[in-house]
Amino acid sequence: MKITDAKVIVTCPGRNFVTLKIYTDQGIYGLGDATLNGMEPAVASYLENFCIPALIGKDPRNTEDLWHYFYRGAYWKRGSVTMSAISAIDMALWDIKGKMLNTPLYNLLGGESREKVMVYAHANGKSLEEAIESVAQEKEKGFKAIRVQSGIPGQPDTYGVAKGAAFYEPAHPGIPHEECWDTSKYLNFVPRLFEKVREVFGNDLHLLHDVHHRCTPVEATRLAKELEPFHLFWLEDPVTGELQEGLRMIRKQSSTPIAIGEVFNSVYDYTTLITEQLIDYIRMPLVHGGGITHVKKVADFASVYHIQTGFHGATDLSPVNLAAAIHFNKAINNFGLQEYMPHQEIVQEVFRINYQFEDGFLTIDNTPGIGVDIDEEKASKYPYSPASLPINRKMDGTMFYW
Ligand code: GCO
Ligand code: MG
Repeated sequence: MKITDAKVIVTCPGRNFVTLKIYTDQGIYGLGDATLNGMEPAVASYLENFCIPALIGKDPRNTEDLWHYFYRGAYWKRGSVTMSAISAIDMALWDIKGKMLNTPLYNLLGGESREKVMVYAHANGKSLEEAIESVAQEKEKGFKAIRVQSGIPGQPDTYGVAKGAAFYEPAHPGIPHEECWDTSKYLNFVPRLFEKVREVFGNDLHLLHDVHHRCTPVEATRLAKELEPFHLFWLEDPVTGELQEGLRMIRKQSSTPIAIGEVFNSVYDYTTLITEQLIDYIRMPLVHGGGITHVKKVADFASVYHIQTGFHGATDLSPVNLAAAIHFNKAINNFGLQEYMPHQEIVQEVFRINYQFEDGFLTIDNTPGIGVDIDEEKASKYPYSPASLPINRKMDGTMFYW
């Protein structure tokens, strides 16, 4: 079996997605997600100029060797752009493998460890009251786990809070717009928010919160300790993950579970975090973490240390990634929770999906491979539209993490 061709499809049904399509001499093709929010053309260019020419003529069944060809074989390693490209290649090859063997992807990754995959919703509001209302709406839809983000009194805009329309989407046209940030206002407010959420909704709901990399280890330790009485399912990215040792202080002093790594792209971002058991959930998704081949190894490594998966799943990850993640989560033993922000309806004009939400869980049908398809004619009606993620400054103008 040989790869005969491959192409990159960049389309913008409401938001940008990059999809890799790999063709074989047996009439089977595979799809992989290569979307990297705000950096779509960079991944497309790496795929088109470097990876695709090298793929032609290779045997698509050799997923392990081809992964190492593009990772180990490249002198300049890691980084979000190149790892997203490798992820898309790997995903497309596993899609081909499933189609070739006429079986859904999960059967190739361990079979069925569970029938359905628990997902968490996003609730957000400009104020505490609006956030509470939003939690009630998500609970009403059937979600058993809800992430809560709220506007902070005295702070003009806050990560994770929708500006006007119903859903939250951080990328905006043009160069990055600027947000601002005050850590002490944030730290004073968040425990009050969760106290109220528990008071209104009781103890059964799983609650999550995303700090979005904005605390130092000592600030994050204070937050994790003060949130303990409200027993979060997880506290996400409490500190920036660049300094793995930064998690030690939080871990020593608090029992609030920690999820980290949506911006990671390699097992080497996780070695200290996993071996020292400094975290509880792996956030690195298939689309940025080197695809199924690499993330399976990370998940297996984590399982030895009682660490579970909690993959990133915002709207900037395409339906191809989400479907692959559902297969993956269904198959492994150490699945924890999957993020689920439903895509806008227009996305389904371009992507034919094979998963379904019901009562807090996602299920996937038995279409061979990953099971998602793309309508290229429809995709061409929505051309790429440049958009960037915001940047963030402290109140005095100092550049900070977004
Ligand atoms: C999350 C994430 C997202 C990211 C976004 C960036 O936990 O869902 O933090 O909201 O900010 O994916 O493109
Ligand atoms: Mg996050």
